[in-house]
Amino acid sequence: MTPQRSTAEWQAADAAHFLHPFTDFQALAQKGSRIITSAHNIYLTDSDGHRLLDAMSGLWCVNVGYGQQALVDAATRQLQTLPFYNSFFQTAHPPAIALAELLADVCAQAPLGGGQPLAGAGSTQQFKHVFFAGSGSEGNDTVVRMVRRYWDVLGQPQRQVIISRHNAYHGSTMAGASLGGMSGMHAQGGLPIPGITHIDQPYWVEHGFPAGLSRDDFGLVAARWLEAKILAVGPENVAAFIGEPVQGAGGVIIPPATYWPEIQRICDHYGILLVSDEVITGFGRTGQWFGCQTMGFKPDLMTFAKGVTSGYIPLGGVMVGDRVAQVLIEQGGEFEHGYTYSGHPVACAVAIANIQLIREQHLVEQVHDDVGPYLATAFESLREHPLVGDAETCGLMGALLLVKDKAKLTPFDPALSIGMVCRGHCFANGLIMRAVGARMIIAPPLVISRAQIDEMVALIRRCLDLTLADARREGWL
Ligand code: PXG
Repeated sequence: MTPQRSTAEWQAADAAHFLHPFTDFQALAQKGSRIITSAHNIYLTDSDGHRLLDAMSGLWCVNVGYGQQALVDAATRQLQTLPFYNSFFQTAHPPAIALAELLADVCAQAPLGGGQPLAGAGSTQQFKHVFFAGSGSEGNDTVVRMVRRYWDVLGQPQRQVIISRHNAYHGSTMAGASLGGMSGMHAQGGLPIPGITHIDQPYWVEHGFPAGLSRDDFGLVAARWLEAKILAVGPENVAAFIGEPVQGAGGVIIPPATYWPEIQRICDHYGILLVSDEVITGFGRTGQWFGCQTMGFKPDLMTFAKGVTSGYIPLGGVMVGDRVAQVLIEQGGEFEHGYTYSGHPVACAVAIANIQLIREQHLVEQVHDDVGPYLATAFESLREHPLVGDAETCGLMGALLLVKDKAKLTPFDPALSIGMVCRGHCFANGLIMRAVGARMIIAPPLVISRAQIDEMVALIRRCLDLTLADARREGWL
């Protein structure tokens, strides 16, 4: 049982012992953490009793919202029946088998609401197999091992290079952080590991609104950076390309509609494996089961985590399409890779309950047909705000770009940290919204209602007004 303590007591113990991820330890110790003590639906409660609307779904993961008893019951039953067993030495257990089967069924049923059927490399391949891991990072480590092994088995061991993108996020293990394109991460710990290279992200704003290019034209230009990189590396050396259908941690970068189909064409042309990192975009976030359906491409492998259990318990993995699965199964021999918690029974039981809940409550369809479009309209209305230079959504992911001059989209001086100023107002006003540079981003639980979107947008508007008042007072405009 966790003891009852005051906020100050929690903060002191936190500062004394707990090294937080992606944190300046000393700075946090001086400031003190915000202590979250409970949650229900889309709301958190902190140790001072304040209520916060969680527009980030924890960390992009609590898709079904907090307090879903079906997930609690599934975990409890499984803890009582079989809390752990491994799947290494020719053993298996019902929850992992049943989840593998269910995930294959989800992929088979995936074309929803006009989405693209899931299949790879222009073929009719399906996703019938899964490799389980404990997290998204471990899933992406598995991807690196698996795509290189695939080419080894096919007698092309020189195909080692994996191409990714600057400002991508693929996790924080050595392979995950190497695949990712976060310069701050690469600056620590001798990254990236060999054989990983990056192209620019398809972020229109970063490329200075190229004169004469529509967004769709820009999408094609950005996709062809992949072709240029493949030719520079030598197509015979390239194993795979990996990307998030919509970049999450990078600031909700929604590529133009032309981007992913062109990436697909290029990968098909050179026979390169295409990997969709669905850790954020999977399980309904974009209004389809997987982001690749929304973006119109057909990967060979899909990394998943987060939404598969709605974050109630850690689970990740890789959905393996027939192209790769057949080679590894029929010709690969032993695949020398796995984790103690690959297919953890409690995590798998929770995932099954979570997916059943998403299906029963039609959450994916709801995002696609109702709350997604409703959020899009609400974000469109925020464009009128003097600070907002751009407002975009994809399903239940959204971003507002804060600018100094709306007409010219002049950025604020990064040293002013305008996003952090706005985020501070959000916290103080009961709203969890992330700042990535000058992009204010949200990804609320899929169970959010229209009325709750109204509540969230009213809070966002208030925080934008407060940020504007600060900017005017400080003479930043
Ligand atoms: N791929 C993607 C696309 C992710 O967003 C991972 C892999 C790694 O998953 P794990 O479970 O190993 O963390 C992620 C994780 C942020 C933030 O600041 C985003 C993530 C993690 C931590 C912070 O937005 N995404």
